[in-house]
Amino acid sequence: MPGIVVVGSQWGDEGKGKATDQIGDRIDYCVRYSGGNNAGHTIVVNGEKFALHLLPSGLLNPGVRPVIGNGVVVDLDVLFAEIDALEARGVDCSGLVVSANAHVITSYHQTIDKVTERFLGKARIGTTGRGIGPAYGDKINRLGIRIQDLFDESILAKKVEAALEQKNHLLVKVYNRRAVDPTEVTEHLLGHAERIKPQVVDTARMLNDELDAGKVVLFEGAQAHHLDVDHGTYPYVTSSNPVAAGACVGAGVGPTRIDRVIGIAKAYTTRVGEGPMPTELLDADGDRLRETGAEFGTTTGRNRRCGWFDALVVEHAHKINSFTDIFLTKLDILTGWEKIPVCVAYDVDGVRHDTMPMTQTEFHHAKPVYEFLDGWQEDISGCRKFGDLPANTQAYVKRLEELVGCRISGIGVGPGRGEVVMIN
Ligand code: 2SA
Ligand code: GDP
Ligand code: MG
Repeated sequence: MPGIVVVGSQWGDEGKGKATDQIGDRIDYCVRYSGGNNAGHTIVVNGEKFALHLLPSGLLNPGVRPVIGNGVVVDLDVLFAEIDALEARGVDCSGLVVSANAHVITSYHQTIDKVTERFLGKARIGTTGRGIGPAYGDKINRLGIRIQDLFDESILAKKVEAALEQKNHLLVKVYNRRAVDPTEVTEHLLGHAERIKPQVVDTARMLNDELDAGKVVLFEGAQAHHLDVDHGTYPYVTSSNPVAAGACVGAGVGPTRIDRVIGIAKAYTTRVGEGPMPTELLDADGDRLRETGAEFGTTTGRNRRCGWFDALVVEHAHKINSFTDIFLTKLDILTGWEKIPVCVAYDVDGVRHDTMPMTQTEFHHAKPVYEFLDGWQEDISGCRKFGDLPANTQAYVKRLEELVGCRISGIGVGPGRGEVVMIN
């Protein structure tokens, strides 16, 4: 089982970090292939909590080599701060390797991210403000700065100047901000060159060689299917391809390398930022889910919007990502409800849809059609086998499996490492 992808099936924060860490003892490499420090992956080991933003979650397992692939956008200030904080807590990050082709996020990307959101007003995306969109924009516009550019001072200076030419015009004339000084940016980036250089390699070649040698590589998704720039709820998406296929592009491996695609699905639904979410609860039930599930952004601390499990959302992600199996997280958070609604269809202006509608307009009009499953009152956090779960909990899992059409191979019953029910 050499190539494994872990991918979010909803709108992020499904517990990808915990799921990745859970199988960390069976992998050799853990690779981030998309996104940047907009991600927040929380892992709890022996009661100690770690929140990773750029570093791959497998890192907390000794023996796992962390890799930042070419598809990631890297804020070097954040990367070094994250490494320093982890090393101060005794986590060895010395094995980290970073792709020479990964793009860097600079201060002007963050500035543009924030001013654009402000300018959009009500039409804002609700980004994390970390400069992700503008950095990917530059990459696609061929105005990006790559990690390898830090090792050639004259090239770097030219690229920063080119990248800032139009931006400064926009910043000054449209956004009424001061122009960014290209020399300042270049010097700041050059200041990071010496520290990052020993860790920069051709990660794509390295991973292919290691796969050839029989090593196990886990590609860790950030964000999720419905935040994918091609497949998500555009324009309310992130600017990369978190889908499983993104692992091939963002790490530089062919599709035949991928043997297993684990879809991570929360037992209910959350979303942070703007955009449609048919099962969102704007009442006390939503507040209850947020409080019990501690649904606050790992990176920004924002309230996450909460709602019931939407089977159409996860079924659609399954269809496009071809999950081999699903890891269902946070089932323990649903303990204590009399009835648990599950969205099994949408009503779109009087028309029933059993799968996600084709257009965004229809999706914005989608009203959930619920099936009400029996809840359970028992504490399930100590359960480790499927048979240990109360009958109603088992029935809930089985119904989700049926609705999504994919096998559930594991269930999260608590945030800690080992708080899982594995199903054979
Ligand atoms: P961006 O910053 O350009 O990627 O924002 C675009 C949209 O993508 C959403 N997004 C996320 N959604 C869920 N979780 C994310 N990570 C953090 C977490 C979020 C946080 O783990 O909690 O702390 O707020 C994440 N990153 C990006 C974002 O909300 C926009 O809707
Ligand atoms: P990610 O971005 O997909 O890695 O998810 P986040 O870390 O942003 O959010 C998931 C949150 O749920 C984190 O605080 C995890 O510690 C927590 N978590 C993950 N799995 C479980 C679970 O099965 N039960 C409970 N109670 N918490 C979980
Ligand atoms: Mg998260």
